[in-house]
Parts: sequence; structure tokens; C-alpha cells
Amino acid sequence: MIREILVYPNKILREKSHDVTVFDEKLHQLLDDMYDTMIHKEGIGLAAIQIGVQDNVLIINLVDEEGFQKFENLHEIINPVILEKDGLTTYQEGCLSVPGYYDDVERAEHIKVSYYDRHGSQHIKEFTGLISIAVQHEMDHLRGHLFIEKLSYLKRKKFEKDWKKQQKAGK
Ligand code: QAP
Ligand code: CO
Repeated sequence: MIREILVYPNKILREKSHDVTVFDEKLHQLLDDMYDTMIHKEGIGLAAIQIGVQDNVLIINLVDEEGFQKFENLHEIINPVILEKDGLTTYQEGCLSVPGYYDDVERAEHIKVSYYDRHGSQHIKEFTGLISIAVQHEMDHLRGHLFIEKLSYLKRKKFEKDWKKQQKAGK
């Protein structure tokens, strides 16, 4: 089922999410709804809080070299913890909760993450490149943070001005 995505400045996006303790049908339904919603909105990543669910759950589905977003490349990541991070990289990020705005953000280049899958099995994996950026972006959501909080003071001021103007225009 496609759910509504919360958009900045909705205060729920600032809430901290909680670890999943039960890996049941309800969790599977949440993951399926997140997938349907992300695909419908043409996203590559989504955190549960973006549809108003305060669980430490995120999904990522990058497009391959040929530009296809294959279901087999879907990552379902539950209760993630970063064990190690290394290096720095910059990428022009966007977010389904901040539609139409993109800007450069600096993040760790490599990360090692512990997480659980939908069946409650633990995995420890290293991520590099765009998927590493995506995991860090989505993990920020779980702690109530958006990528625009990482902008410089002047860029953030310009964003706020443009965003209000855009909202007034009824977009
Ligand atoms: C997070 O972002 C991310 O503004 C996922 O109009 C960011 O899926 C992963 C989107 C950077 C990796 C690198 C944004 C769709 C989607 C928009 C998204 C929009 C329509 C963003
Ligand atoms: Co986002």
C-alpha cells in the first residue's frame, strides 16, 4: 500500500525512532508499504519515519549501471548500528521529504554496519560509494535529522527562504 510521505517542516521528521523487537507480519507489511511508497515517488531510499512510523527501519534500492532499479537490489535494514567509518566523500543529495531540493553533503566514504533483516537475522556488512551515502542519509532520519541540517549557515538560510516562497506558491 502506498502511504503518504511526510514533508519538511513536519515535526514528526524530528522524532527519534526505536529499535524493532518483533520481526512479524506487521514489520513485513511496513517494509512492503515503504517499498511501494518509495517506488511510487521515484526514490532510491526511505526511512520508516518518513511515513510516520517511529521504527528503526530503512530501505535502499539503487539503480544499476544500466539505470534499472531492480527489486533484487533492494536492501532492507533494521536496527542499524555503524561499527566503523572511514574516509570522506561528497555527493549532491536529495530527499523525498525535501522534494525538489538537492545539495552537496559530506559523509564517510566507507562504513561497516550491523543490522537485522526482516526475519531477525543479524548481518555485518561494509558499504562503499553511493550505498554508503544512502545508508548514512537514511540513518540520520532514524535519529530525527535531515540532510539540510548539514548545510552551511548561508545555504540553509537561502533554503529556508526559497522553501517558504515555494510553499506560498502552493506547491
Ligand atoms: C536518499 O533520496 C539518498 O527531491 C534517498 O523531487 C540521497 O530517494 C540516497 C527524490 C542521496 C543516496 C544519495 C527527491 C525524488 C528522491 C526529490 C531519494 C524529488 C523526487 C530522493
Ligand atoms: Co531522506
